[in-house]
Amino acid sequence: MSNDIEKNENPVLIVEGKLADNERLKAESDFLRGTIVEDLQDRITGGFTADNFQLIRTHGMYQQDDRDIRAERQKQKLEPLHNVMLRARLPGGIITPTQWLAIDKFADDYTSYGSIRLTTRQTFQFHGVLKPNIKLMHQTLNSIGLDSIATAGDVNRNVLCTSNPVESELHQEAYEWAVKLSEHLLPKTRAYAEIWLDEERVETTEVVEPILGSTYLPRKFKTTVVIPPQNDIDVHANDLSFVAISDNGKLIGFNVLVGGGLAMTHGDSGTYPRTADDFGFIALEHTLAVAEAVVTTQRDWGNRVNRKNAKTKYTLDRVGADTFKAEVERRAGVEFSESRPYEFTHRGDSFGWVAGIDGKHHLTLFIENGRLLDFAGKSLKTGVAEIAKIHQGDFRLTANQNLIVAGVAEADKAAIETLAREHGLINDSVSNQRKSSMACVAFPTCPLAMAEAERYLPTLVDDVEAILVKNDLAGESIILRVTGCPNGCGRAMLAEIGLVGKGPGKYNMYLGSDLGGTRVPNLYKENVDEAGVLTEIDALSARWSAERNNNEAFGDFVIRAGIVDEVKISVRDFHHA
Ligand code: SRM
Ligand code: SF4
Repeated sequence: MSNDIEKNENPVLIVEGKLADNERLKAESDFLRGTIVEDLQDRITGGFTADNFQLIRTHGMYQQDDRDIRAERQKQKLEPLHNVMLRARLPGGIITPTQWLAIDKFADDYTSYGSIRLTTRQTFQFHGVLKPNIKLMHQTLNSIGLDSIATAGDVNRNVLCTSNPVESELHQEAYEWAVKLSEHLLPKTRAYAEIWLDEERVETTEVVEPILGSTYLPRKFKTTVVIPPQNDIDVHANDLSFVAISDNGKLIGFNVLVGGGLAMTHGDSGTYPRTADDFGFIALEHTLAVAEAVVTTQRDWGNRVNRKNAKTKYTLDRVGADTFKAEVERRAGVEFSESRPYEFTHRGDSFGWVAGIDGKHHLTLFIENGRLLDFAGKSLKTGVAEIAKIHQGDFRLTANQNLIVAGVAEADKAAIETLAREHGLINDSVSNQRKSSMACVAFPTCPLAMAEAERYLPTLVDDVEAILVKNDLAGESIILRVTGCPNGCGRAMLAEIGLVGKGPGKYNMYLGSDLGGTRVPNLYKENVDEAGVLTEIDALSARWSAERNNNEAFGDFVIRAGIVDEVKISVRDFHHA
């Protein structure tokens, strides 16, 4: 697959112009230290000041306030109730029961929402941690072997890995690569250890950041390891993906995909979601060198003038994928060979028990919106903690915001299932449609939300379930994703129906991704209100029911029926709102 329309003979390798302010603040940050230590002492404000507001992101935190109470506090002339959201680093999404119990306790004792939020990138977030508790939070994580380094900011983020519990040996190998990639591409500055863990600063004459450089990357960077035919981690949302190629269940190398990404800005056609280009196959031993070469090429050629065009996907479109690829080959000292055949057939998690080839059992739990909290009649968070107390294997967070209780011996299955059922973690009446639906966080914590997403999804799905039944589609499902703004955190731009927040109660509707997640959906209607969304889904699903070919998926149907144009090459075919 290539997004090149035609070869660019004179590519602009480096964009000249006034640098974005983030470039100044990274350069002046003393390798991500800033004055965070001083800010922590300042108890007059609950927030971080000046550049530190941005710099704490590279340490895995975002400053937030509860938007539901913002106006009320303003009326009372109070500062917003500042707190931080923390996002942990959890390559491949694996966490042990002991670690789980510690984060469960921290969420109870020190977060204002009392929840653990599983994310679309296989990790967890705490929301609502007040300034006096931030250091304790990092020390708690450190005491259980976790951290939150580089889970936000202009760096390589948490590295994902397909949650494939069945092929245990292949999964183990792929997972180990996810960990190695994460470690290799991490910032090397000791800022995190000094600020949060009280380690002493040691001066060195060595280059501090040999890979990321002193101004880090132009923009966030996302990496995955994926095991086809499952595309649960949605490769096309990522800057760099390693597609596992195996022979007789043994990993032999990777096809390398570069330049995916989903974010766009309403009204700015220079921004768009884009699928990644396939650069070709590499043998295993070249993995780190190729990853480093992709990262450093993007570091050097990425747009540092306009942050809206700074991600790898835009660099590829500006310089041409061939030019970018040749530079990666030069830097890595490796030539890509022809891509090995593979296919992505699905993305959702398979719920319930599966047996692995190693004789262990794995239980995938559906967690709506990834929100682990004790709800009325469903004590989900307590339930996972109770399982952690007896579980001998590990937990795996999926990139669909769900949770796998992995590596369970036959003898322990019944006890774990009983706990899961008692706490509402298994509910046999959850529909296929609900399991195929996902939303980003949005209100009340996300400062960028334009419309509801997580809080809207459950009732939206109730209504869509009823529509499907009415249209003779009971048991069928459509990949339905909602994001509260066009940044795309819920990956609506890889959904069969993607709803992208435009304003309170208003969404742009995009239609037409495929089950494997290899196609970006296209704009169908703008500014649709919640009632309109249901009217449209009713009409579209009625047509799908009546006119579809055998087992034709909804996303394929809307394209074949001419309801939206297929997006073959984003920069050319994607209709911008
Ligand atoms: Fe995201 C910013 C939540 C996955 C694209 N994202 C944010 C922030 C931090 C808002 C902010 O900048 O202040 C959101 C915090 C909300 C909150 O209160 O928790 C936020 N993003 C999330 C999560 C928690 C959504 C979820 O419901 O699970 C996901 C956390 C991932 C993680 O664990 O690392 C999350 N974000 C994504 C994805 C999906 C993915 O990576 O698979 C995307 C689209 C893919 C991509 O990058 O193209 C995504 N988030 C963004 C963007 C747009 C980036 C861009 O290219 O312009 C922003 C805004 C920004 O960076 O300026 C953003
Ligand atoms: Fe917030 Fe927008 Fe991301 Fe949703 S898509 S979490 S509203 S930034």
